[in-house]
Amino acid sequence: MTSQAKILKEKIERSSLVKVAGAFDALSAKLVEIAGFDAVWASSFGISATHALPDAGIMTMTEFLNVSSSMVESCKIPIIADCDTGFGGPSNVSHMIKKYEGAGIAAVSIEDKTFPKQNSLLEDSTQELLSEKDFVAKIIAAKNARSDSNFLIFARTEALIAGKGMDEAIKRASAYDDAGADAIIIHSKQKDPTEIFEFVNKWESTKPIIVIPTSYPSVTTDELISHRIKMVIYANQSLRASFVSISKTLNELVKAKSGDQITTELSTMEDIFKVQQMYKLKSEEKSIEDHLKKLGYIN
Ligand code: SPV
Ligand code: MG
Repeated sequence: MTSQAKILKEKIERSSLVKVAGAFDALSAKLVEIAGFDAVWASSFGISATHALPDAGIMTMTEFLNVSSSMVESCKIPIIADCDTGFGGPSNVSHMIKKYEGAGIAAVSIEDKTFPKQNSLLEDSTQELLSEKDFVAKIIAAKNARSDSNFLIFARTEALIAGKGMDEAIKRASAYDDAGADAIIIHSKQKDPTEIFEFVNKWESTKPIIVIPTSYPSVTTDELISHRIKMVIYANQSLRASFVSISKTLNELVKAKSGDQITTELSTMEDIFKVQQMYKLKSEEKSIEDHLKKLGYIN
């Protein structure tokens, strides 16, 4: 069977733009798949938020891995795990890669901030970069630890987020490319894609570039493709949509005299039965029953 890592690698090689959406649990990952995305981003922001915890390196590697593993088990598309700063130094990254690769995850992203990191888009946050050398050491550790060369290591530079400027972003991304990262994630908190486009215009390597256009959502897929950006990650729209929908529904429900008074849209129970495979379970039960009948245990 072709590994999800190989599938993702081939999608990156062959597609003009790989479209990825963020998820925070197995059900939201399944909805990403059903909507037709190429892969799932197991978002550290999303997973932390669904544990009602800050996106600040609070949860452990095992906790994040458990969520990503449940996505792998339920989805047929590749899972890209957002592994923040790699949960420690090079030895921690090495351990992490073995665990994530072993769980069937297709790719991991590690970013060049110091631990504990804070979400890149938080106003007045601490955004401190690790030295280039120390982050290169993590990439080397990651590459040495993987057993399948198809398993992808994405290096994310936060140079623009940390206000270190374009030259530093290019210098770091080039160093991560040389160290063997399979793709570079360039992140920005600007409200338009100008600095992202400046970055890609200066990028001379053929190594794929990945973007996360949360702060500049008006950028179009055509613009991304024309700037040779290979992957777009819509990291948190699913979480934010769920948040609004759950809040609105509960705010109405708490004041209502009956459940049918709420005006927000609800899925049917059947919609969820399908995604959680209740009907598959029923047909498996039926097949066991038929077999037991054949064997004469039941009439
Ligand atoms: C995430 O989804 O956890 C990310 C993207 O890392 S961002 O929230 O923009 O940092
Ligand atoms: Mg994250």
